[in-house]
This record gives sequence, C-alpha cells and structure tokens, in this order.
Amino acid sequence: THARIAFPALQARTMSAEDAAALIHDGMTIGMSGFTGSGYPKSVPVALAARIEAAHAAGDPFRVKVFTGASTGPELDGALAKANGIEFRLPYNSDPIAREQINSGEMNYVDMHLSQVAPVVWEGFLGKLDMAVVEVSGITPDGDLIPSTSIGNNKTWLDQAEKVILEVNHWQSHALDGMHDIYYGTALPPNRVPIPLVRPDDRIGQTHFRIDPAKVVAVVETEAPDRNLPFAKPDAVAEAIAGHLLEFLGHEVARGRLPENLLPLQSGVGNVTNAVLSGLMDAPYHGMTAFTEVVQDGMLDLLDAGKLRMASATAFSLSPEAAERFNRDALRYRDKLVLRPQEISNHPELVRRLGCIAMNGLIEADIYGNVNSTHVMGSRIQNGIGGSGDFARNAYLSIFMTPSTAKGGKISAIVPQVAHVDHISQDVQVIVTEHGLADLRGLAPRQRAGVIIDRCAHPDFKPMLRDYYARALQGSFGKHAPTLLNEALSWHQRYVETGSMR
Ligand code: 0RQ
Repeated sequence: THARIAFPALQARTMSAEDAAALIHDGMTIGMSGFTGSGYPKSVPVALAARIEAAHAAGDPFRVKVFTGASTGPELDGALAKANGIEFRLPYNSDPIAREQINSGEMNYVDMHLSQVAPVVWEGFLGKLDMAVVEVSGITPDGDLIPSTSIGNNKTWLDQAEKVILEVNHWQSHALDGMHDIYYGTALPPNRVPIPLVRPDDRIGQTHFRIDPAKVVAVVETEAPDRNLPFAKPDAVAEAIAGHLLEFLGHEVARGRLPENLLPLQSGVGNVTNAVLSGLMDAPYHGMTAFTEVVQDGMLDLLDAGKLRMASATAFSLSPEAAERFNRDALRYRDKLVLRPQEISNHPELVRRLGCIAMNGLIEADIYGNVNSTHVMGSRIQNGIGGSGDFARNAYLSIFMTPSTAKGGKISAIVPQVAHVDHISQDVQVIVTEHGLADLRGLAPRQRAGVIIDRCAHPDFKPMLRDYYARALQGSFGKHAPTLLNEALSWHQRYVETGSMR
C-alpha cells in the first residue's frame, strides 16, 4: 500500500532499493540521514554495498563519500565499509568496521562538531552534494516530508543535494507527525539573525521538510526497525559516578547557583549518562527540561514519571524495549518531545542562552583538566567529538564523566598529559569518576592538579601521578602548568609497548 505516500507524483517514483542504488555512481558525495542509530536509510545503502562489491569483483573502482548526521547502523556504515565502499566519511562514526578502516588509514574521516556540518556544507566548503538518501516516515498530500526518528542534517541534504532518494519506513510510528520543528530561518554570513528560541520547548519552525519533487529520483518503501542497542543495567562504577554528580547538583541548588528544577540537561550517550538519568528519577527535581542531542531510555522514564517536563533533541537513541514503548505510546509523548535539525539542537548560541548542564563521557583527562574524548593513545579514533564540543564550550556547567581506569585497570583515565585534546581546560569545569568529583571552576592549573589527582584518580595510579607532579613542580621549564616534556606522554608509550600504563 502507498498509504504513507500521499503525493501522486512521488508515488509514481516508487521502486526497489536495487533500482534506486543503481542511480548512485563511483565518486559521488552522498548526504544520508541517520543519527545515533535512528532514522537512517535501511535498504538503499545495503543495495549500494552489493553494487559496490560487484564492481570491485569486476575490477572496477567504486567508492563514495558519505556524510550523515552522526552514527548510523550496520545496514549503512557497516555494509558500506565491509564492501570497502567509503572513501571519505564525516562527521561521526561508531561502527566497528568503519572504525578499523579509519584507523588502518583506508578511509579518510573528518571528525567535526555536529552543529557545524550543515552550515559548512551550505557554505560550499565540502563541494557539491550529488545525492541525498533520507529516511522519512511519510509524504503528505502536498508533497511535504514527514521526518522520521532523527532529523540530523536532513533539511540541508534535501535542500543542497542535486538528486534525492527517499526511504519511506512503515515501521516508524504515525504519531511522529507533529513532533518535529524544522527551522528554515538560518542564513549565511553576513545575513545571519538571532535564532528566536528562548526556551527549550519553543517551536520556531514547521513540522515537515519541504522538497522540490522534481529532484526526487526514487522512493523506496521499507519496514525495518532502527538500530536500537540495548543498554546495560548501570554497574557499580556508573552508579557511583551518578551519585557524586547528583550530590553536586543538589549542592549547587542549595547554594542558589542552580534553580530548583535545574537547567536544561544535555546528556551524552552511554551507560554512565544513562545511570545519571536513572538517578534523577529518585532526585527531588520536578519540571526539568532537556535541550540535548538524543532522547535515550532514561529520558522517556523521566517523562513518564512527570519529572521531566519536555525534551528537545535531534534524534532518539533507545533500547529495543524503549523503542517499542515509544512506538506504542508515541501520541502521549508528542507534546513533550521536539526533534530539531542538529544545527539547532546543538547550536552554540542556544546552548549558551539556555544555560545547559552538559554531561559527557571522556576517554582521558589530564591533571590540568584538558579532556580527550576521541583518540586512544593519541592516534586511534574511537568515535568522534560528536556534540560534546558544541555543548561543553557553551554550557552553564560543563561536566565530564568517566570510570577512573579502562581496559581492566591497565589504563588510567587520569594522565599527566592527554595524548590528544578535544576540550581544553577552559571548557571543562567538572570531572567525575567513581572515586569522586573535581569542581575546577576558578582554580589555577596547580590547584586543579591537586584536586583532580586527589578526587578522581584510581588509588593504584594516585602515587604515580603525585610522583610525576612533584617532580614536574621541580623540573618544569615554567611553573604555571608544570610539565616534564620528556615524560608527559610516557604513560601512553608504556601502554603501547607493554600493554599497561602501570
Ligand atoms: O572500548 O569497548 O573496546 O573496551 O572506549 O568506553 O567506558 O564504555 O564509555 O561508552 O561512555 O564511551 C568517550 C568513547 C566514552 C564516548 C567515549 C574505551 C573503552 C571502550 C568506550 P572497548 P566506555 P562510553 C553526545 C556527546 C564523544 C562524543 C560525545 C564518546 C570504549 O563518550 O564517544 O561525547 N564521546 N558525544 O575501553 C583506552 C582510555 C579509554 C579507552 C575508554 N582511556 N584508553 N580506551 N576507552 N577510555 C552524543 C553524540 O555526539 C552522538
């Protein structure tokens, strides 16, 4: 049935994924939908991967450049990477096969602030966009597009691409219609004006994408679920981290530095941030809001409990159970959730204006509070900076959380110097591990070092950090941020050589 495709001219373009993929050629730049495993195209990329494999088997070159919102699913990044079909990727990846290719040097990857992707494409800095492949949940009688479970950069892909392939996914809930807020008021310098959003629940745009139907070369119908990874139940470490953070927020409220319902929450993805959201279920805050990237399980729970009044995001990132619950009850959430383009959900102007509380994970932090979110041992990318930079620099409170060790205790997450910097010390106000919380606001580097080592480091690594710092105080070229240049990265080198920082 074409019930979801109510515009006759686009009904006439329905075809198989294979026929649609045949419209994609070697060397093309493609903007695809998808953000943290939701709303990505499920069938055209798989058909494209098969086409690429066949071309390679015949000895013909076939690779494409892929832009998305953020991470996608195995049917997109996984399938295309397995076919060795991606020559260039941005702005975020968490697929293991693609990660291997990026780290082996086979795939070029540009790790970008998520808010900057749409403007940079629009400005023309990344060349021409040949094709958009975008999942939607329906097409209206007027030929407008009802977005799916993520918005990401879709508005920009649909506007900028020469040609468009749509996937209409019947699995997505009808009740998504009305949940989106697509703002068409952004402009390029020198014509930019303030974005008229002053509260997280403001609606400043329209619920549907507009599209020039003449550009749509194919419409493919699918019925496939989003990626939806299960969450582990918070372990003792995640619960301890959440406990320290919640105690800190309570303290800030008591001191009058945060309102009783906190400020709009931004929360990264992962088990630790989910543990914080679970912890908020039992905390005394009501009428909270979220201005964030993704709606994860914990946020649905908080909405259900009436603790969270509303959430603004650009995508869902739900476990299979939560996705089912959402699909069943989507109507109930419609006035409590707003999905926006990622240039708006992550906009520095809005994050600063609203005064978000940013809570993100990290790979390692150093004793002065510089944070590495992306590169293991300084060179192996894990995922990417994602939205953490958009939020951390502009937040009212910028909090980073991590277990104090990684890889079974062989790696300390607190090191003399980070081997790669994503967030400079000025953008890092609070660091939390299972051992404690370091409030770094207003502290000079030497004061920061004391607090971070005392509160956050694992007991096994504390003596080593204290020893390094004491010798740095003696032997450093300058005493503002004492550093032993020939030793600062030696912990990483030891890990690379011996498999342990100890
Ligand atoms: O790898 O599974 O192979 O062992 O990194 O680490 O502890 O499971 O933590 O899932 O919260 O991820 C920073 C990667 C943390 C994430 C990062 C290894 C560790 C494991 C994952 P294995 P955990 P998390 C909004 C915000 C950037 C984007 C962002 C991230 C794997 O939070 O990608 O913030 N952040 N976006 O073993 C070596 C260390 C390590 C380490 C962790 N010090 N050395 N390996 N790992 N620390 C959302 C979006 O933007 C979409």
